[in-house]
Amino acid sequence: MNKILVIHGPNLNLLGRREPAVYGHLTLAKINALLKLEAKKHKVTLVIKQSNHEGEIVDLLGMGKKNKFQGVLINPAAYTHTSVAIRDAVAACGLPVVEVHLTNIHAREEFRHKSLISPVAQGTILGFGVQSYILGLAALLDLNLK
Ligand code: CA2
Repeated sequence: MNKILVIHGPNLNLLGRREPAVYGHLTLAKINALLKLEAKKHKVTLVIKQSNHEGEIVDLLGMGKKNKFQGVLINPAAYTHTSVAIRDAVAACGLPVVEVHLTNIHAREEFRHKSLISPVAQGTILGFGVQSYILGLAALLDLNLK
C-alpha cells in the first residue's frame, strides 16, 4: 500500500482558532480527518506531521525515502517564501512532492507571491482552502508512485 507523508509548516496548528477571515474556520485536526477519509478511499496510508521548525521539516523530507514514503504533500506555510533549506530538501528527497496552500498567495501581500518551493515541486495547488489538500493528494496519487 502507498504511504504518503503530509507536512504542515509553521503556525498551521493555529488554524480555526486565529484569523478565520483569512484561513477559514477549519482546524488542522479537521483538515487531517478529511485527508484521512480521502486517503482511505484511495487505500493509502498517511503519516501527518506539523512542525514550526525549518530544520525538522528538512529532516522529515530527508528521511522520506528511507522511511518508505512514495510521495510528499506539503504546505510549507511561511517557509514557502523564505526557505532555501526546505527548497533544497524538496529537490534532493527523491520523491514527488506536491505543494499546497489554503490561500491564493498571488492575491495576497507581495512578499507571499514568490514560492521558493514551486520550481522544485512536482506541482502546486493553491487557493481552494482544504480542497487544495484534497486535490493535492489526488494529484500525487495520480502519479505513477513507486
Ligand atoms: O495559504 C497558505 O496555506 C499559506 O501557506 C499559509 C501560511 C502563509 O504564511 C503562506 O503565505 C500561505 C500561514 C500559515 C499559518 O496559518 C495561520 C492560521 C491561523 C492563524 C495564524 C496563522
